[in-house]
Amino acid sequence: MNGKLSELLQSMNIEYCAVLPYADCIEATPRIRERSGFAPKAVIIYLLPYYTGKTVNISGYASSLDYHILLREVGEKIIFFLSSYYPNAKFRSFGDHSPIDERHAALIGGLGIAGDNGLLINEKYGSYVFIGDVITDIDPDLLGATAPIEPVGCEHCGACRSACPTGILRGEGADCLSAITQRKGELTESEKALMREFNTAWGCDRCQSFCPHNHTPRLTPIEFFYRDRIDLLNREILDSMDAAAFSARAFAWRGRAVPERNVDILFGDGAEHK
Ligand code: B12
Repeated sequence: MNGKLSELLQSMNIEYCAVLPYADCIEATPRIRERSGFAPKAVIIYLLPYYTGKTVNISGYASSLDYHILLREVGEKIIFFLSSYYPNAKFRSFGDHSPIDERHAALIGGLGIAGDNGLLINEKYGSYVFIGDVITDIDPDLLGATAPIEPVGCEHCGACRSACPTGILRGEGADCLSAITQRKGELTESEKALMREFNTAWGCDRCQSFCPHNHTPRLTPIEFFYRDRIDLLNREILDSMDAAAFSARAFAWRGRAVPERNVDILFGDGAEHK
């Protein structure tokens, strides 16, 4: 990768990043590329290691402020920096809703291996990493692009599959527990029972916490993930959040009704929410 770009990323504590020709990536959603209004030639793909300490009833990924805020900031900094060298270049920054398959790009960029739980596993931070990307029409060679590597899979030890609360990783359940907690509407009694059994008000970390690659995860050096953290989600915390505070959370994307429903499932409607 271009040394100056690498320096910029290091200054943001981003250690894992790759530049790839756009043509080597899997274009999952052409519509998003078309909307961006230019023909991308390169992809800058990077990892943000997130919070890996203990939480009570919320997934580590959602216990910090919404990671999309940081992905946006990082994307803007990359774009601002590269624009000073390439003033006519075009850019778009993504995290979650990119035109390319981000996990695949991270994989062929050599940033990790493919876990049987569907997640990218990085050598240092395990699977506790978010993936972000910037697409641009700058020639990939100018950015020091590397040739894609052959994707590598995990050892298929089976730990994530046996730990999966719903069995979807064993090809049994209909949905993963994380998806259940993020689904709108009424949940079935057995879904509610699973949430109580695994004590989750949002997300699920079981397949990750049983993965041997995550046994001794490094702590993220990124300060953002230690700010305004929530380890235990309950009504009191939700009620204390005004609209701005609520929308700065990763559990806001389904609206208030979903996390409220979830804490009521865990603590009982009207019960004391400890
Ligand atoms: C929607 C979504 C969800 C939905 C899942 C819906 C679904 N499709 O099952 C819900 C809300 C349930 C969810 C849960 C989680 N998610 Co999510 N999710 C996404 C999102 C926005 C889109 C995924 C999607 O639906 N893709 C389309 C469908 C068709 O993909 P798919 O079924 O997974 O199959 C694809 C892959 O297998 C893929 N593939 C190709 N190459 C590679 C390479 C590797 C390494 C792997 C593993 C797979 C893979 O091929 C398939 C076709 O594209 C992505 C962001 C993104 N752009 O990927 C984040 C993303 C996958 N999620 C992420 C995270 C952190 C999680 C959770 C761990 C959060 C939690 N603790 O609860 C769980 C993990 C559950 C699990 N074991 O998969 C991270 C994963 C980071 C990583 N290290 O891989 C992502 C990449 C977000 C990000 N920006 O970092 N998620």
